[in-house]
Amino acid sequence: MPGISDSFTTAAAFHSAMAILTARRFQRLALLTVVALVFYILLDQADYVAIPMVPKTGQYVQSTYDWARRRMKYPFDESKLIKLPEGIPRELPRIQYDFSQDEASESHIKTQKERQEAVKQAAKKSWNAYRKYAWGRDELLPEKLTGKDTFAGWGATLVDSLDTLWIMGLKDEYKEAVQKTATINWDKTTSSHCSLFETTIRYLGGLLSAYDLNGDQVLLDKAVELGDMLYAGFDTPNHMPANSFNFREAKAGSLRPSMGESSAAAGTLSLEFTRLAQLTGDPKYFNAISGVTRALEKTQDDTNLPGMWPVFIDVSRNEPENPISATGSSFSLGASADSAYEYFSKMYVLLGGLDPTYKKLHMKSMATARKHLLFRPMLPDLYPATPPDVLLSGNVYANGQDIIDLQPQVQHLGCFAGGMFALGGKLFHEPAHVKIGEQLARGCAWAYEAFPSGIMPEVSEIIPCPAPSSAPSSKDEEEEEFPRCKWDDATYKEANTAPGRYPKPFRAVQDPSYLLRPEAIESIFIAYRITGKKDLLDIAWRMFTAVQKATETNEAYTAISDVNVAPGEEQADAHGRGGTRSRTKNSMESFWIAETLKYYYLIFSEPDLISLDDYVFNTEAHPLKIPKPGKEAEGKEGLDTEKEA
Ligand code: DMJ
Repeated sequence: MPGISDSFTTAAAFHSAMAILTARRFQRLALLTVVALVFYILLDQADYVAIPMVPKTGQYVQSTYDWARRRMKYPFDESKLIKLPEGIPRELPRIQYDFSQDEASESHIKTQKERQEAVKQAAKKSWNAYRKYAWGRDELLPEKLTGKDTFAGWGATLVDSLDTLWIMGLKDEYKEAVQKTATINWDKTTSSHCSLFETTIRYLGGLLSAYDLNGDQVLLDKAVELGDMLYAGFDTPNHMPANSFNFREAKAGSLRPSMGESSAAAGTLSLEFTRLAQLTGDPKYFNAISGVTRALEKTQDDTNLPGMWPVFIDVSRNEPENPISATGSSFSLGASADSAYEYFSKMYVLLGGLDPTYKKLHMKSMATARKHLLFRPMLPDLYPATPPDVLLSGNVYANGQDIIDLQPQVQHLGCFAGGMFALGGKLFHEPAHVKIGEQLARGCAWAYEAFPSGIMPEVSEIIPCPAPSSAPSSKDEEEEEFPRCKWDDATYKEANTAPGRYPKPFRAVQDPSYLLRPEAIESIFIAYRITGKKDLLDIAWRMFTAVQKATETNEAYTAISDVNVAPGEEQADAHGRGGTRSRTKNSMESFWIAETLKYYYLIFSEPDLISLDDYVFNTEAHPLKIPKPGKEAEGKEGLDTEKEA
């Protein structure tokens, strides 16, 4: 090997070495200039603010893009900002039944405890499987035992489950989940875009709720990082939210609201953004959602079914005063519309009763739904003694002129309506709504029991009793808003292409699956907390055991494809692959732990655990703390963050 001095023994060698070095220096300089130029252009175009991955406190990892420092392309007019209502929260009517007046027997307490423990074990099993096979991913695939990313890959099940773990007293699991949550980087995703709606209800709602329960600062910090990102969804020419949140477009300020947006996506951001404004004291989040509220208010009386909005609305109009147009003809409390209605009364509660707009929105829409969407099913003669007193909610086609047509389709998603009616009825002193709420809740529970698996399908169609005007009247029936009717075999056969295929009075099942959804138990839970009727506990237990039997796998729980088949009676498929496994859908969405198991757990718990007088649930079952009189409505200081479990 030659020595270093040997390389420079001649001048020629020295000069050629210098020439090479100089050329390299120029190359490096040119490269650096290009990099700096590209960086400058990007920074200028997208207001990009990169921040180093420096843990803030402990294990906290800050996201690598700071959305709070991004300049808005369409800034709100400062002089027209809508602020959180000022003043002391009002004393709201008591929501929960006064359970203290009932003496609970020892056997009742024992049964409740056993049932509560069974639900807790189901949650533990589900969580352990998620932790073992899908840690940090969005969902567990309960059959394949691996993870899948369906909500941008930040860990939907992780964040959605936080408050459930806390409420169930699974402290170690909770602690570990918080540590993992603190490392989420909202700028690192598995997809080019996310749904503003889903990200808000599952992630933001999950973080805010867990923070409300235990006051872990890291959760609020992560919520603020996320809230600032989602806020960019309102940076559109008319300030209506763009549900399809493309990260690149959001950074560049080129998101556009849709001409065919689901009303649920537009109307279901309010609770979470309001709570974020209350907890941070930053009114910008509340201002953003208030624009949607005002637009809904403006169009409420002017649709084909006044009081309600079509399932899909145009939120893209470039008229600042009229940014939405609601001209469609399909109306429903089910898929794509549901939580838009759910949030009105809940917003009234979260704002301490200080904004009457939400009461108006709720009362008008419920009056319309009550008149046109609700119906009593024609029940078979199976119940000679006491036929169940049940209602269901269907869809309506309305052309705005002479047609208002009820389509008696029953969706599992629509089963939340019982809870919504009952809650609003208590809140706004409408006992008839409480009664309707209970009838609707019992309607879905009845539909559960009608099917061989003990679970109702995702979408089905049923024979309704005739509408009140044409119903046969008797003395009793005159009193009844939704008159009962006698079973009529001819009507059943006429309306049914395959009589006997489904339990009476179901005439079709469009989607026979059960996806581990919560809405039916959600309404039974709310009906129980409001009425105190103990038979609802047995109904809930029957529902839980049916769900457990049909959906439990070796290590977790799975959505199933056909509720019309009793568990254990599944046939092998055409290829001889058999039994129960061929009926599963290999899916465990994050709402199984976040919602379904939480509601089952709470109904078997002491009624003051997450009392409806202290918390309001977002649509993903995340309880948010209600500001109380005597405590400040805004800012964190006045909020009670005492531990719940
Ligand atoms: C949840 O994500 C929410 O409850 C949403 O409002 C409707 N669908 C699912 C549960 O079924």
